Amino acid sequence: MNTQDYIDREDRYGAHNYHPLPVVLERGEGPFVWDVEGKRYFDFLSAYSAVNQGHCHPRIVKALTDQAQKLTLTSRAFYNSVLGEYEEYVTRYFGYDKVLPMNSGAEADETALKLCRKWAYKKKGIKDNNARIICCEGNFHGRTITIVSMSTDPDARNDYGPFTPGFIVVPYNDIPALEKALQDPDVAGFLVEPIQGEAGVFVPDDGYLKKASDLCKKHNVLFIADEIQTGIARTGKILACDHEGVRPDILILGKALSGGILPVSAVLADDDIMLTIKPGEHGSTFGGNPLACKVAIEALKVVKDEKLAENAAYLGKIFRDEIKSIKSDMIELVRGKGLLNAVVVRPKDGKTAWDVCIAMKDLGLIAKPTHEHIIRFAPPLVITEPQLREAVGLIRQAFKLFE
Ligand code: IF1
Repeated sequence: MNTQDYIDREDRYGAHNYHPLPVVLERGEGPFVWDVEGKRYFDFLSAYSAVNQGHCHPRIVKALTDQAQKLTLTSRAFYNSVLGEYEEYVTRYFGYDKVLPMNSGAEADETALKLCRKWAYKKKGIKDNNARIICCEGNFHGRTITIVSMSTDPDARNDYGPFTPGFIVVPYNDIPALEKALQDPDVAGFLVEPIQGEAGVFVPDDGYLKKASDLCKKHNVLFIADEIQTGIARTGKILACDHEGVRPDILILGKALSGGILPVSAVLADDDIMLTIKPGEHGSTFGGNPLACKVAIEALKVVKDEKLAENAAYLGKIFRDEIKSIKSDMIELVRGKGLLNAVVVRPKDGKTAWDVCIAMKDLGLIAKPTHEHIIRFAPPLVITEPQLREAVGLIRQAFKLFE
């Protein structure tokens, strides 16, 4: 079978809920992936920041295979020997009293919304069913119906109504708008991405997160950070909130929490919030399974042992400087933090960001546009400086083709 055969088979038997770049990947190692024709690519998407530790990191794979031969799933109907070890490790790692383990990012966001509402009624004293949660225009927190009820992206929400009530949408990176919305006494939480990934790596003004967090404190509203994409060293710190010294009341993690080996997500909070959920009031079959716990512990250890946050900070600066030096009227601007970056592409002679991505693919680097005209560049954080510079060379060559 060749590339097209694989594509045709997926088209025949799979739902058409994606429009992938025409490349069929078969193997991954570190910052590289290989397609079914044996061609090597720099992976500059990292599965949307789930593969921060690099593809198939040997230490994380070993943690998976060792545990897979002992015990993979007990459900939470019983205790197991690994969950407590993980709970202690991850809560100490991020500095919270407790963790509620889930699987996908959306599940973690849903859990955070439920936790916030529970706290609203049990602790803040908001009248039953009156809790409001503020979210931002351009948000992306997952694909469930309640989460898309917050979305302002027609593609994410059209034809999925009726929607879950109780959300107030404010412009992102707009403190006065947030302050105005916080006047409502029924507001229980503010859910925000420290950098909006899907919106096109929209980095807010310096100080936005700190001001927002301080305003939430002033109004007894929970500051809820969705660090599923920005967390785990991606932006040059362990958490994107660390750039401003902000400690979220509820922290949401996913993706690279497992190094991209299997779905692991988590919600962290202190006791006064977390203990508002009592036994039997929330859960998940796979949440906190021994396999996921061992994988997540090793994935987090790798981040610190290999200084991935420091590497992301150092190489991210080089990446943005190099891209800014490319003379191309298709490059409108480059923005980002650490190794979460994006280039805003100006269409030229009918050529768009998609065409640039196809050209880069042919040169040996894969990335994908978000919102037609923005290309996200997010390689695994294990990429070395020589590799990054080689990759930038390919990006430079690709843009040159359109001159
Ligand atoms: C897709 C992008 C989209 C996320 C944040 C929660 C979730 C995500 C900040 C949900 C997931 C993924 C989902 C994937 C493409 C990608 C994505 F932002 F990364 F580019 F869609 F917007 N919070 N992001 O980024 O986590 O349930 O997927 O584990 O759905 O197409 P999930």
